[in-house]
Amino acid sequence: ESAEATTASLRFPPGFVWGAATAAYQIEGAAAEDGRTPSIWDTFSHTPGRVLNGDTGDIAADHYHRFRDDVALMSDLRLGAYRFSVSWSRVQPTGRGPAVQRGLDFYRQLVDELLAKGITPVATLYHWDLPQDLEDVGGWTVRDTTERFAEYAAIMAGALGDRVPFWTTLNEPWCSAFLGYGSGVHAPGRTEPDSALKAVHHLNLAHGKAIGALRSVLPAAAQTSITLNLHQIRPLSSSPADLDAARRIDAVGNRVFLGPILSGDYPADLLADTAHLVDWEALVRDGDLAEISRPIDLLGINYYTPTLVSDSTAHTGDPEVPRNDGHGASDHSPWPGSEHVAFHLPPGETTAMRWAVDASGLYDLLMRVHREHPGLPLMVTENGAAYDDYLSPEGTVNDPQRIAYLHGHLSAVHRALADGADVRGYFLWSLMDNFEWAYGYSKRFGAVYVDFSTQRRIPKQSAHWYAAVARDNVLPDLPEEDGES
Ligand code: PNW
Repeated sequence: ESAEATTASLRFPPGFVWGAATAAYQIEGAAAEDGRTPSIWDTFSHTPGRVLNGDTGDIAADHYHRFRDDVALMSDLRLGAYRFSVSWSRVQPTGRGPAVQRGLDFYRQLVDELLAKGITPVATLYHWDLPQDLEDVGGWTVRDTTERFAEYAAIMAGALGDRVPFWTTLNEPWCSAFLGYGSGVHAPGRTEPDSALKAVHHLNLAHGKAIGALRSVLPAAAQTSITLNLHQIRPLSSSPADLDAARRIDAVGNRVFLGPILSGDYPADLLADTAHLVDWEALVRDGDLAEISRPIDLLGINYYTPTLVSDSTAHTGDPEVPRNDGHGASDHSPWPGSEHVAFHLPPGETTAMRWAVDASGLYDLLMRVHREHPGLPLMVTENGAAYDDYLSPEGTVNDPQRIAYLHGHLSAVHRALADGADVRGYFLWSLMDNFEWAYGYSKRFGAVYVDFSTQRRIPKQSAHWYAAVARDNVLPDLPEEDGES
């Protein structure tokens, strides 16, 4: 067991935000209602072979029709905040032009319901569901999409700016660029290293332009951010080759965003490692970096598992170290320019995703960003775990492993706070079981169990546990495991 799992009761700072997160395509359903048109995830999930079991988000958790019940559930769980995303094609079906009122109304009603229950809404503009019409003219590989995104941001800020205090431009642009256009395991399913790098720059630029648009529309008190899935990279050994593998993955996994967004520059080593794949001189135009580095109020960090790497020429065939990059099966790398890096499954416990459980990775990550960007407020915008949950004959869902996972990671957050990191809040991924992208409904990340045949919601044991943490603002000792039951 990690040291983090055995610490005594820990109090969090007053005002620490306790939340849960979801994303539009993963929960809403109602894919063709009230004027919504397909996003790249509708197209992708309806393409045979792309998503496990042929699952789609057509119905998902039917949140579009059940949002009032779901907000009541959040209130029962004492959530202080709820992080949701907006389905772009519900609001702007072609990704351009005037907004659809019914689409805006849905989000306004959701936000009003949250506010009525005292739950702070945290809106993410883009959680991977690009309008298909925009993909048809190039998607994130073309510059025009950045203009479209800024316009959409302005529409949403105009519609909800008076009632949503926290705004996030993009969720995990690494996934959009490298899983979407590199390895192809996410929508739009393209496998073109040069396109993935173009997508990266256009996502960064879209973020910057959207921050500009948000700032010109939102009240001064509103806070803006981006959420990154930063990789806590661990080299397999301290050999120069493995350290260089770690450097490369840090460049194309982390600094490709942290550099331009927080420091106004792409890292020189990244540009060198990928110079044979894309013409950065042509891609990055004058003024882009100033736009990308517009000030943000918060940085959102999503963390699930560390990333263990080695130089693949040094350790090929080492039977002691199973291969696993956690990014799904593909013959194409999501790490352009770093093809000679091997990914390994760290030893020890794993979740149903086959992701290693290592809470110290979250601590290390928070401390790294704190060290490199002192004074930048941080928010853990996603953390959680999938396990093989099932409904017992008594009608309960007992998930001690998830409680242990959350306990360990919240202890890590507490330790980072004690060591000076300015962490403002924590959002559990996810409020409820949902469409887990390429894994369909086979992976359950929820604090609330969803029976997808009846749409019944059943809070898991971990949801009750988390509600008590949120209520008390204290992380209690880990409950004794009650053995076999
Ligand atoms: C995040 N990876 O996805 C997303 O923000 C959520 O929508 C998702 O449900 C959750 O984490 C669990 O997967 C990720 O391969 C998907 O590195 C893949 C990766 C990282 C995050």
